[in-house]
Amino acid sequence: MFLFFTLLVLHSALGAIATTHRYDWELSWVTAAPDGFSRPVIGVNGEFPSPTITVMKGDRLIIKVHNELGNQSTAVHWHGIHQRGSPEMDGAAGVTQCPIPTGASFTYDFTLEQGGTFWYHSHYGGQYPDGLRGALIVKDPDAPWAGRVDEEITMTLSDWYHPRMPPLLNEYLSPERYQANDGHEHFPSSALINDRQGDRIQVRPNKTYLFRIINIANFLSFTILFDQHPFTVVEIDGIYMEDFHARERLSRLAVGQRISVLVRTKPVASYNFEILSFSDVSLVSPTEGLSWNSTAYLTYDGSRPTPTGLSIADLRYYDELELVPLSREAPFKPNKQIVLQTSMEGINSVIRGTVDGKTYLPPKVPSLYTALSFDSDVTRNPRIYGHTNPIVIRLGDVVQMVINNNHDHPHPWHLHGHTFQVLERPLDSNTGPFSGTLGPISATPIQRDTVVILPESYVVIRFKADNPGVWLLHCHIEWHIEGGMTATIVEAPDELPDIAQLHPSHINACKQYPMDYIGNAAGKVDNPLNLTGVHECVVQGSDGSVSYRCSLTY
Ligand SMILES: [Cu+2]
Repeated sequence: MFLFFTLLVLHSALGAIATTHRYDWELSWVTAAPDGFSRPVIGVNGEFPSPTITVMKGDRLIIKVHNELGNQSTAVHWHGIHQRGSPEMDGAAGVTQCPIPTGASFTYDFTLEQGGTFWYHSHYGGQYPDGLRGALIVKDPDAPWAGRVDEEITMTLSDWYHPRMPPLLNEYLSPERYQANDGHEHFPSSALINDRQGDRIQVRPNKTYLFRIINIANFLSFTILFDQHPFTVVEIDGIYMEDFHARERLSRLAVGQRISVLVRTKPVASYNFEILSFSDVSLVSPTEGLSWNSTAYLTYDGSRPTPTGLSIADLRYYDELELVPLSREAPFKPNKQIVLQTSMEGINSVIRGTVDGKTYLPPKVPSLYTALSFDSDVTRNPRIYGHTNPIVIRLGDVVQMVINNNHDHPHPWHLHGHTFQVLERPLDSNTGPFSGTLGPISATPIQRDTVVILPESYVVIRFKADNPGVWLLHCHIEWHIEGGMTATIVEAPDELPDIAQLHPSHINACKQYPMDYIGNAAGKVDNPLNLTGVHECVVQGSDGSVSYRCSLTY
């Protein structure tokens, strides 16, 4: 089943013709072997990899998702899209919607107001590494590369696992694993570029290409190298940058991050060249010494052999904070500071991610729906959101947020609904937490939506609370989000009822799941401060069994 309609409507705000793109997506299990090993993966309309969505800035996207997986619920998040005015379309299960149970449908409907490189992925139950993730490209005639580029190429980087996620997650979040190795993440089976190995990317000589590079992995960060083709960075995470010539220095992307680069091809088509994506172990686990690589080819001439043997002797990176956003926006002036202590630690003999010592536990009512259930004197009270690590901010707040990483591993933190300025992020591990005083900062700090915090170090970010919604703030490593390394930003609860809507297909998903769509985190309506029955980390089943997989128990 595949339906596609395109409607032309007049988009008065932009004064230009905007297009409405309608897709019907049927999700089901299909078989694929992206690295040669055949396994079940989630397909969209029977196909793997998931489709790349390409739209124009100002266009409207209406995607009706039909869950035909048979054994799993789902939800689809649009990573980097701010969902301004449509916070109920953010796609985070348990936050902005109920999970879509198998057999049910759910309609996402929103307008793309940002240009740039984005992606979409399942935001339910550690599911996207099983295949439900793809590129979302929003073209923009006003992009800084307009008129300078002959062709665009989208390139996804990923790790890949042979087993499916649910049994791996069960094991990861088990007391046995915590006892055996302190709850170590499972390592991937391989690495992929464009969901395959050895992808031959056809290029023509003497042209300028825009490569949109997206890390859609579960766990790994990647360093990317174009052999003998220097590149110019022009975009990071949907934010246009002034041309940045990386020269001999390398670029790395953690899970969730994107860069767009200009690559000029050689004047003549005499050879083909390697594109190497290799796992950046320093961003995963500095002590393991393990590595996963994937190669693609800049293919000038398909009749010529593909080269081999590219390696990198000198791991020199540029600092992302050297870049300058095209907007040249000055540092925001904060009126509010939030300091978070984040880590991973054993709770009830299971490895859990923590924010201020507390692990995220999903509520019985999606947090956005809780924010719509009561008057604002109640919805301003973080208590009603239960164990979601809620942080309530008011419309117009300018927030300086300090995230201290007290764990001995790096973590890529992602904020929904916003890009944020990165004021300070030490390049060294083990700096200890933020001292409280900023060092020299850029007069035009970069903005992005996912930032790596090095082991035992910190980041200082700023953002404006100008987008009412309920937005997750979490480590993007899928193991860690399932382990509860998550906080919930409840932004502008006073204004939310005028902005967020409960659509019929959204209520339907709740009814079919079933999950309450009115009430506090414990599903209580009469007394919102009564949290009796809210999900706790140890869940006692009716048969007397004890479950530690509370993060999967919506
Ligand atoms: Cu993490």
